[in-house]
Amino acid sequence: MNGIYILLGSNMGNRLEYLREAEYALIEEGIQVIDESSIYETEPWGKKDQDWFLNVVLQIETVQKPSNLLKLALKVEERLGRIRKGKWGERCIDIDILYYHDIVLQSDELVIPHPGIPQRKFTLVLLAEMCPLETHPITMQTQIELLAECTDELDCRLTDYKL
Ligand code: PH2
Ligand code: MG
Ligand code: MG
Repeated sequence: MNGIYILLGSNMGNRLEYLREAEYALIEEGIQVIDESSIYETEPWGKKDQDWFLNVVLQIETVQKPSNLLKLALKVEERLGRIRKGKWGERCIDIDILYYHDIVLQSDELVIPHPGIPQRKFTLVLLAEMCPLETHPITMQTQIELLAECTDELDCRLTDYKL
């Protein structure tokens, strides 16, 4: 994996505006956005009785090491008014680190690569669009291979929203 990839998600309020504000806040914190996926409207994964999400993947560059990037992501979530309502519950903004180059890391607060990637079409469809041939540093599969093996059948719809 070449690059740092993060996932933004929102399923409350003005979802598109939350994604835009999150990107803007990350830039203000000194993060450089190199590339962005299309925005997808995605069926809620893990907990059904909530609204559909908007998801986008950003490729970023930063001098921050992974633990500091996580702190920064949490700070931006807080600044945008996120209130945590349990695992997989609805949220106005979620910022997850997916890949940090080939770093493999497991601590109490952070696991990289994000352990949910292989099970989640709402992440893999976006990664397969952006970096189809980059490989997962543990399984060594490309994003396309991971998507082809993924059994998640929840819907991911391409939108023409722009950040
Ligand atoms: N995030 C979750 C749980 N479920 N479903 C979709 N479609 N998109 C998400 O970003 C998402 C989810 C936990 O963070
Ligand atoms: Mg998440
Ligand atoms: Mg999160």
